[in-house]
Amino acid sequence: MSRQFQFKLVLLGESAVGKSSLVLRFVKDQFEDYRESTIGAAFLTQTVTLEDQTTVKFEIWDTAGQERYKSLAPMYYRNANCAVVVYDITQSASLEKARNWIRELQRQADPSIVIALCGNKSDLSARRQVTQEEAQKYAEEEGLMWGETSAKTGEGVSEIFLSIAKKLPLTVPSATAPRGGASARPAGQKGVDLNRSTTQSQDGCNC
Ligand SMILES: Nc1nc2c(ncn2[C@@H]2O[C@H](COP(=O)(O)OP(=O)(O)OP(=O)(O)O)[C@@H](O)[C@H]2O)c(=O)[nH]1
Ligand SMILES: [Mg+2]
Repeated sequence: MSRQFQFKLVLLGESAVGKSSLVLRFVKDQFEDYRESTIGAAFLTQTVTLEDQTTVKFEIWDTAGQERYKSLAPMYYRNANCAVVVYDITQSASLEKARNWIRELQRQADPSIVIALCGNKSDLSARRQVTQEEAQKYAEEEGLMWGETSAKTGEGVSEIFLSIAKKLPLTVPSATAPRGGASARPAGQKGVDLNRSTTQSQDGCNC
């Protein structure tokens, strides 16, 4: 019998690291060379199927990385089951920003949150400023998942979301799953209704 789960995922990271591009690749398998910076946040969904026919629906909040939106972030990570914190491998300052987000999540998000650190723009490795070793070592020390991606070529993108799906606790039976909070919820139940001060509607994208 197939089982369905629904999880809330938040993307965090400095502006222009490629958060929206990663989501666009994951949800629509598309890429745009010139993307508008996100205003507020965007909401999209995508479902992945695991080998045992379990399906995991991600409710994705793609936050805006510009400093002026920073205060909105807690609204999106507060009830998140998982977070993808993105940096740009060609900008070492973006890894510093990612570390700050991780510290904030460790202090303020649900303690059970699954965090993945994601080094994007792996297609630009000729301009690399962040080594794989440095990022991986930091991720190991903090107990985070880690991977490199290219939203441009698609490399590593579905893998990172699939690894998260596999790491999430798929143990709550659908019929008795609690509502809200950071627990797994069965598909079909409505989640916490976040303030809709976003530019996007459900299943939309900011393209
Ligand atoms: N070469 C390359 N460019 C990328 C990649 N991912 C994103 N970009 C480019 O980087 C720029 C910024 O991408 P966005 O996805 O808008 O970045 P963002 O993190 O959502 O930025 P904010 O919405 O401002 O927080 C765009 O011009 C993208 O085309 C990638 O993997 N490789
Ligand atoms: Mg964006």
